[in-house]
Amino acid sequence: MKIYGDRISGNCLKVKWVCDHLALPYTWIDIDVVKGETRTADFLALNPWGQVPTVVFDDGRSLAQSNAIIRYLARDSALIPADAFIAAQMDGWLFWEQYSHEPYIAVRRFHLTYLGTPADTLDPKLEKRGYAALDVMERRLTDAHYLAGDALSLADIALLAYTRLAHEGGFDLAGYGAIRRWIGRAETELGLSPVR
Ligand SMILES: N[C@@H](CCC(=O)N[C@@H](CS)C(=O)NCC(=O)O)C(=O)O
Repeated sequence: MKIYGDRISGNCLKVKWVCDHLALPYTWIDIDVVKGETRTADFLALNPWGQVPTVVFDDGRSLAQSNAIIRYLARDSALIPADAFIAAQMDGWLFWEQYSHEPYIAVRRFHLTYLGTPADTLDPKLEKRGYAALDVMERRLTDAHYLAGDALSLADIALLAYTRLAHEGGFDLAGYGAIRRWIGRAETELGLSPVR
């Protein structure tokens, strides 16, 4: 399997972490998002959406959308809860991540850290809704060690990707003790070095 990805992208790192955790072999192919390498004709032939991550399997089929990819790769593994209802709760977090977390926390980070956009020119809704997403996670993690069920699942991997980098988007996690403890727990289980 080939993973086309950019290591600055949490969406791409989700796929890498799942493969590493499950010992799935892959070849990583660097695609530089900032240089526009997702928009070349060759790349658009692989993924007409022009986005990483994109994976190409040995039989030539390709798959895009980070959460669809990790859901497929982790089928039959303990990263998807065996209980169908808890698995559906995990899916709920995956959809929520793409609609209510990543568009604010990851987008603000990309602007501040990679495009150099001045903070005062950014849409204030990025900060407001990013903190609202962190509040939701903090409430869940105050009472639970994991986002879905009582073990590490794809929900934790998907949400870890940009939450652990939230400071690069100008978000202060000082007041989010449950999230910080969860980040440490998930990083340890995935064998990741802390980012700060
Ligand atoms: N919903 C998609 C989002 C993918 C996405 O936004 N990828 C960004 C990098 S994080 C990208 O490829 N941007 C380059 C572009 O849009 O040209 C997913 O979860 O995979």
